[in-house]
Amino acid sequence: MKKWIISLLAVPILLVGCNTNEEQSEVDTNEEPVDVSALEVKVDILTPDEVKVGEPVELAAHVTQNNENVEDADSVEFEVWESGLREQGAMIKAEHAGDGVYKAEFTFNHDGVYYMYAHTTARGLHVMPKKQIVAGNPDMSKVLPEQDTSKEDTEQMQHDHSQDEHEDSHENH
Ligand SMILES: [Cu+2]
Repeated sequence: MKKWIISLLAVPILLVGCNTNEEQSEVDTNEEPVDVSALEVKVDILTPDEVKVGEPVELAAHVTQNNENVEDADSVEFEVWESGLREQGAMIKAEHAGDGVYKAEFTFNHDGVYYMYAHTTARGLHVMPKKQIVAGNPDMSKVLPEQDTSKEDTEQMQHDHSQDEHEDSHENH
């Protein structure tokens, strides 16, 4: 008789215990949502929109993740080319200068409209913002257009086909 009473009492206690565990695990999940945006690597090109001709210009990019400086980027490379002449462009490796800022020097040897990519590999991601830079006072009527759309699409496909291929193409430089 006593055993029977104890087992009856034990059932609701077990149920309560089970419910409590479930509630706790739900709370834990809510407290630690997977924040995908926190994993995003952001790259801000710090080089100004307009630069001087014939003297070293600092190319710089600030790399952050979840608003914190990324000081261990695997590689940051600046690709610089004159508008419409990407095949003749240059690829310059940047060095970490502290606080998540990666720098390199480049001399624009004549007036023109240029573009730069900051090819950045960090935390398992590849990010490559693009920026237009005007060096000196180019005659805008003589500036070549920056690729027609169809060509750009092809290049983008080749360039971004996959991260692995992209890595390979970088290593070839
Ligand atoms: Cu890239």
